[in-house]
Amino acid sequence: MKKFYITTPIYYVNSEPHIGSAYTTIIGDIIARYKRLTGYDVFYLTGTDEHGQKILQAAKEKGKDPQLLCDELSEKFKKLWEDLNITNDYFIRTTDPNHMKTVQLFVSKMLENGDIYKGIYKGWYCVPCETYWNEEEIEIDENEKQVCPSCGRPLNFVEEENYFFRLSKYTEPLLNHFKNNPDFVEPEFRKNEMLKILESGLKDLSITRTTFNWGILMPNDPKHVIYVWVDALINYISAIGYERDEETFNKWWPADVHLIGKEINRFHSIIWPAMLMSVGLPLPKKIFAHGWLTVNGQKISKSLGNAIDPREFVKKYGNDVIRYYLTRDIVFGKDGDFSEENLVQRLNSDLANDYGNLLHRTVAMVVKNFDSIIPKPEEILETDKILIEHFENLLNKYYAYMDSFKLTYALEEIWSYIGNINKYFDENKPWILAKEGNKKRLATVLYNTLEAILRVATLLMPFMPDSSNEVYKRLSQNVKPSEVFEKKWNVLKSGQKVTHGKPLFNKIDLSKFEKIAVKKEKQDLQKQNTEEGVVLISFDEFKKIDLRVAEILEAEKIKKSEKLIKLLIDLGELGKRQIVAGIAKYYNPNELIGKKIVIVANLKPAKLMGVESQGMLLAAKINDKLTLLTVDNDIEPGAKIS
Ligand code: ME8
Repeated sequence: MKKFYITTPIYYVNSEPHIGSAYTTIIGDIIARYKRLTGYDVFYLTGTDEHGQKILQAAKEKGKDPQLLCDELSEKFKKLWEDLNITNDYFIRTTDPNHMKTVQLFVSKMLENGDIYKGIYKGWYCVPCETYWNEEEIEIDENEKQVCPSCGRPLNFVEEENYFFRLSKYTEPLLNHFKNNPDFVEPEFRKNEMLKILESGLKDLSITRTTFNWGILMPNDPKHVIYVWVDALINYISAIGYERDEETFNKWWPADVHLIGKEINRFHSIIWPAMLMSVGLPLPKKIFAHGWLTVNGQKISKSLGNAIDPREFVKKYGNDVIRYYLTRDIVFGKDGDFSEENLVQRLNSDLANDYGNLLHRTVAMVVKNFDSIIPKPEEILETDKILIEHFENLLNKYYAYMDSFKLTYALEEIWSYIGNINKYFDENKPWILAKEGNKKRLATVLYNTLEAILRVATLLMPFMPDSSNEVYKRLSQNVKPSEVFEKKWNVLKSGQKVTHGKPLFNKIDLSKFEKIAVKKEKQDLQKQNTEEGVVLISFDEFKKIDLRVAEILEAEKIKKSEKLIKLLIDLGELGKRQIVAGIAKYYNPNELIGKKIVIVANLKPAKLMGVESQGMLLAAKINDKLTLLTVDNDIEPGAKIS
């Protein structure tokens, strides 16, 4: 039997699952179901990532024992996957003793190969991303703080004795692998990002820490805990019995696809393959790095209160609607925005109108004209043949798109076919055939429409299992879905009773529509205000800030920095000054000259990328937009702002 091994990232248990983690797991489930439907033996793996500083910090903040926190939160992930009808074959936790032993064994092999050595690590570390960054990679924010180039949060400086993995040694072998396996990383533009990193040469990677102990101990030196990413990546082989159960391991490894979000591509496409090369294991066949979801245009974040709880959506709209919306509206592979309005739009128009209503009106006519029994088709006309041909075309495209994970395109094609069925139904005017008493033709039209619906429900089985099963039930069909793919037209059994139940999808009345996300956002913001406290300052404190109008005289980009621009400004009575501002992404130096801006004139001088800044300009920022504060009317430089 053909086999298929697919994985999701294992999620950090520092907080509850949100729509982002649900997104990858739902997509993984759709692919796993599709593969099963087309005759594969599938192993679908997901789980939780439970070690490291990030989890330890979360436990400390909550005043909880880390293991207890992991137990509670991993249960929540498990429960959510059950609620979302996820068909994972196993759920791995990195605190499982088997996994912990496997990690030590794997690292021992790397040690034996001479791929690990001791050295001093000096550099930056992002706890939320659990990532090391070099001096050249870090960014400086508007407050002159060193921040993570990936998530924008403050970095910690780390200097300690660590063990290092000779990652640099694998630059060439990895480049060769990428060259010989052009589909190794997808989409293509994500592969190119990885190639760029490889082409600039890899640096060795620190793989242990000594300043905390929430992790797996280094087998040869238990003062060190193994870097959480090394621990986490090994889950993909420990879950299938690496060095424990040879038969199972050999059956499933190498994985057919690691499904991940784009922000962790480097770990999966570079570090993990190098680790596997080090111990002599084959590499996964594919890494697919999908895009990121925003919510109403904003990055998903707990502190913004927009970390949508998928359970609320499932409760309100049902599982299938969420699954459909996420794959149809957000082009798989690209970034996309989760918006409840768009979801409702898709629900009302695609699901309730195009699909649900088609079933509803066809079944109603069978009930009325054939005593609820599916009639036998009679002579086939040209218009019937076209409907059948269109399905054959659809099936070919469906396979091609599904096999290359172009899930959104597959749905688009299915909906275009649903359009064809509706057109077929309307053009053949079964209500007139009924009125004229043309039972033979009526039987054929209704039969073909139901056959087409059954086929559509089958193609939709991976995406929307509940409603697809419901279609099978309402038409009393017990054919195996996989057979529908193999058999020619006329799979539908005549003589079976149809049930004219409730609409397949409930339309939302837009005039009464209330959003979940907005309500939640407000609640969370209120909570945040009372829990964390809004910082109120007195007028005296405000008065301490010397805000002034300044005219920009000169502006130039700071070499080696993507963000910083050096400005010479005129502050009138306070003279001329140099300030450095993180605005290079938003303004060209030339367009700044002559602008009257607002600056904080009494900020302590500081150095940014080695250049002194004697003040700070003010700018308004939202998402990816930034604009400088300027003055409404012309006024001399140095004017005080109060
Ligand atoms: O990175 N949009 O765990 P994590 C789309 N433990 N997908 C999103 C998303 C969003 N806004 N937010 C999260 C880790 N995801 C590590 C992984 S694997 C060996 C270790 C999804 O809890 C997406 O798949 O931060 C992303 O890669 C993953 O959740 C990150 O989950």
